[in-house]
Amino acid sequence: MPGEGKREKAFLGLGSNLGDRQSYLSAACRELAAHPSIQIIQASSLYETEPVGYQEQGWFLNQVMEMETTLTPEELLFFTQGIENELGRKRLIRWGPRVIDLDILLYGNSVINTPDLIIPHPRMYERQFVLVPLGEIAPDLLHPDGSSTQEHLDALRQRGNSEKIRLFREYNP
Ligand code: GSY
Repeated sequence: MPGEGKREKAFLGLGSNLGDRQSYLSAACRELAAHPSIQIIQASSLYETEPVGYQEQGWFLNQVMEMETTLTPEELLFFTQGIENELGRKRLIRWGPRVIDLDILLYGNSVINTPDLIIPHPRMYERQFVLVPLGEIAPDLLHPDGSSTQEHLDALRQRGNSEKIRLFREYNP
């Protein structure tokens, strides 16, 4: 039965750059919170961020959430993909615009590398739109490699990352 696993802390990255971006993030958050095997612990502020990858698209709103869940990583992936589909996500252009994107960033201290799921998220250490909101809610969190979020963010900035990011709205539940 889904949701009968061990209780784990997980972090999800949320992004939207089509339509009413803030409403899509709120709708995804409501759907996550409504699952009986998920408890939302914290949510970051919303950040407006320059698109990374495919440039010919609007800026994103990004946010990170911390949750506790008894879903396995695969069950969590299945559930988040269901939310993306329900909210109308179409996979037309790789790295292209989307109404909602839900990425599992971290799941406990697990390192997973299967054809369907890679955790920690394979590009999260290259992206300010992930590390800045994650650093807001969990700066001291230790990642599977033993470094903290703040250390990862400092290292990214030292490598000269110049992605534009600005605070859009402070989190206000
Ligand atoms: O990886 C998530 C989707 N995505 C984003 C995003 O969420 N934010 C920004 N700033 N750029 C992005 N490019 C892609 S693809």
